[in-house]
Amino acid sequence: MGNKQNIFTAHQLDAYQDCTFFTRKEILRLFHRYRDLAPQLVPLDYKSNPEVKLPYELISSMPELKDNPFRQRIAEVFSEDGEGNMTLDNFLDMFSVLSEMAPRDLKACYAFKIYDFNNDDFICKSDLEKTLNRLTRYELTEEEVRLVGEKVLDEADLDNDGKLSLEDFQHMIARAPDFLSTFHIRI
Ligand SMILES: [Ca+2]
Ligand SMILES: [Ca+2]
Repeated sequence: MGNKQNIFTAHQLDAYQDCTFFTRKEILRLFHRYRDLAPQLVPLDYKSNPEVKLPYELISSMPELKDNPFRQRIAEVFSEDGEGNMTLDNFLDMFSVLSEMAPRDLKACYAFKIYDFNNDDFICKSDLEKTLNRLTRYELTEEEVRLVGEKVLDEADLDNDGKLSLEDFQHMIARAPDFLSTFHIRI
């Protein structure tokens, strides 16, 4: 196979392949999609690891994300700065975990982080209500969300501390896979 690309070193491409579920071809395709968001900011030479970050507004405008009710949380969780602004590495990680090739357990870990709105490593009642509002695209009343939230907590909170740990959450999604439905993206 010819090696025509001049964007990355062979070593960089190998590393991207090791750290994602993508082939070289897919990595290059995603690089160009990243670059197309802001050609003036993203150089065509990444061999010296340029310090480039694209703003959240550009990332969230992508067709894969723009209708996802969790787009802001997704971008925050995968961005190094926690604010949704993304380096190429962050961008590839995000699409790798969201892709169909990523195993369910890995998706579940990230779904947990995404639903943990205040980043305290637990999904509490308020995190859960925010999550349910988005999962149902704000179609439930406040009262309905409260009731569903209580029911979910009641069933999933195995150690009865009033909030969901990652372990509680993993048990829960084994029975309610809908909680992962917004994290499958065809790229
Ligand atoms: Ca939390
Ligand atoms: Ca718990």
